[in-house]
Amino acid sequence: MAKKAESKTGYESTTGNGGEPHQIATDGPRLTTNQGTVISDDQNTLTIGPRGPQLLEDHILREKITHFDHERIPERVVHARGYGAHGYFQSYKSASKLCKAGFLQDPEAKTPVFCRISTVAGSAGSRDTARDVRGFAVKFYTDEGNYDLVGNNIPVFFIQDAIKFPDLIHSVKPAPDRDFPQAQSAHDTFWDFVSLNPESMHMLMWVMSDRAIPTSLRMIEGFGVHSFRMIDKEGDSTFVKFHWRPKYGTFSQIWDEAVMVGGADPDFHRRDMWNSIESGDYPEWELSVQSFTQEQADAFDFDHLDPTKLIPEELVPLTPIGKMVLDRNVDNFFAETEQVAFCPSHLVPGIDFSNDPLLQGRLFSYLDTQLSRLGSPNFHQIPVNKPKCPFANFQRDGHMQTEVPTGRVANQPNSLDEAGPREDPKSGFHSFPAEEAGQKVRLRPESFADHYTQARLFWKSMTEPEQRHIVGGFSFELGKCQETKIRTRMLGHLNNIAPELSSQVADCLGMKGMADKIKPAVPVGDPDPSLPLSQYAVAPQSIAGKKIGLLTTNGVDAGLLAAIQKAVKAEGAKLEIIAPKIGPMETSEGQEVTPDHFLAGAPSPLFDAVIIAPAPSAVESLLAEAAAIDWIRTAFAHLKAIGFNEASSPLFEKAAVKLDADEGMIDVTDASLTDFVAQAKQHRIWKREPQVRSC
Ligand code: HDE
Repeated sequence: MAKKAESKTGYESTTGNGGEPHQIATDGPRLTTNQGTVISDDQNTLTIGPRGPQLLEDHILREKITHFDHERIPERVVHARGYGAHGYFQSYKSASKLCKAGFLQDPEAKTPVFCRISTVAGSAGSRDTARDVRGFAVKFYTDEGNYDLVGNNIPVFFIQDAIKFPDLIHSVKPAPDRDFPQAQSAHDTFWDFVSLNPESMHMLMWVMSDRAIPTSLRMIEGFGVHSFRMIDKEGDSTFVKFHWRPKYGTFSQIWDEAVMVGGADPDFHRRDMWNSIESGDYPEWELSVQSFTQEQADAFDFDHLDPTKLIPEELVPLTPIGKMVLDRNVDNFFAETEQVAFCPSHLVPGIDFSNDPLLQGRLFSYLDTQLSRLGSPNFHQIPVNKPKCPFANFQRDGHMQTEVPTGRVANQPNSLDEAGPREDPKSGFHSFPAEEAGQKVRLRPESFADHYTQARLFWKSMTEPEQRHIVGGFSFELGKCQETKIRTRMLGHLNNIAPELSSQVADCLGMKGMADKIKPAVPVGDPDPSLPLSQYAVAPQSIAGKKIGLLTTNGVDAGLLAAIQKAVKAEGAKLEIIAPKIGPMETSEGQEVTPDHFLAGAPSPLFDAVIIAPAPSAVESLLAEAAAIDWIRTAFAHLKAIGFNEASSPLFEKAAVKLDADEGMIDVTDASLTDFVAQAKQHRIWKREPQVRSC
């Protein structure tokens, strides 16, 4: 070893014979093998002479490389890309009238939770902003056992029967011969499958809508999808549908924006979630239920057991029952988020299943998949999966058993272990004794046959911009299909949903009059719109939780910067400063400011609303930066509120964006931010859209 370099707490740095760095433990922890043997040199393998062959006896090298070789486990077959965090659930008051579950009784009690939000189709390394359903899975570590509510951000599903799930997923995943496209439904196999399955139409409307391209994971809704049962102390059952509503409201990207963000920051959603939690701005959702009796259900004009149907809130309103706050990031992504194992079959007394055939299939699938993914029936012993209440039984052994069960008895009944665990009919889980009778059949219920009425309900409930985006979504995806027959078939289905939807998509595709004739199995109804199905009809006028991007330069006006900082903070939003270089810069009054991003690394699609306010002296050099001009162009095309100062006008001229284009263009030179904030609170300047895109 050669000379010593600097000495730090815990270790000191040296260089070795070949100039390689060594950090040598002083009073800090020492590096060991997995068996605890202290390692003297972790930079060099054991060889015969410094340039000679390596020795098989190098147990240190072999242990390290062997462990590395086996670091990966199979990714989830669906929902492979996800992000999780810890938090708690707190009920507002006792829900005892509806449900006896312990965690829904005491408004003072906080039940720990782990929540994982995911995309469905892409692999673990795919981009966050793909157009896709988001999984919304919550594990409640209750005193009566773990309860998993494994839902999505869309209240309905593509198929009615679990036996179709492998076909659905095979159709959306990359084609088996070419292994593309990744994390996309915009290809022939998917649209071929769904266009042959009218039951998918309602879900397709949601997936082609803004719901499938959320702005932030903190701004999505969650739904249990299926009907469940809640059971009270008397043993009476009420059906419920679960809803999670985000504190900040439900907001989405524009498709073209989602595509750009996917390139600029493939980790956009996870970074946003991590940063919010680290900064103390905790993501929060309200949990509500729609509760209804069998008699009410019998009067619906759809079957609540059909997972392609939702219950309009006008029919059964939401009852809020509590809130979930995510307030702690994981310590280790693999150990927690990757190894968390959700199963809809993880239930606690007070909650039970309905006969929804999709739910019933899921009850088998999740437990089964954990065995192949986590490799052992002992996956419940992994810390993130382990109940926080006591649990005991006579299940034994298996791969990776980490507990050490004691005693000679592993069965019951027994008379040899009087202190061992026993059944408890009083507090134990009882399935609701629903009366069931009938023949064994493979038969889809006739009550599941209406595939278009609720798709039409969704369409009719959208605002005009939302309808435009649905047209854009279908046009983009079908435009990516090479087979004409798939497009004409889909146009036929869209015609059954709403003739104007079909003709607008046909227009975008250049296929007017080419829709197939598809006969619905039952007549299609014409329901009244349901307001809460729209995101923007009910969106809060707020920028809380959102990101405001300020593109500026060295010499930024100190007064303007201070006013922007103050206004953004007052609204509960976050300001991020973008400058041509990432190094520290100075305001007009000489205060040091460190930008959050450099221009080339932070295009405007990353922000919800933007301000362009360079120092006059820097404008000329910005004019020569395509990234600066694109910043303005894309912010305009993505319908953002745009604040600007006087000095920036040559940049707008070059971007061909008029400073008086609409009310979303706000001059903030005088450091008054009121109008800018008011426009940003609209989320988008919707009336601008017809000027900037036709489909
Ligand atoms: Fe899943 N689903 N699913 N799913 N699902 C999985 O389980 C499955 C369905 C959902 O963050 C898998 O652990 C079948 C509906 C979420 O870890 C697998 C059917 C809904 C997650 C599986 C469905 C969901 C999964 C893959 C049709 C919304 C991610 C890895 C019968 C209510 C959970 C895993 C996480 C994951 C099967 C349909 C939500 C294979 C067979 C409907 C949020 O078991």
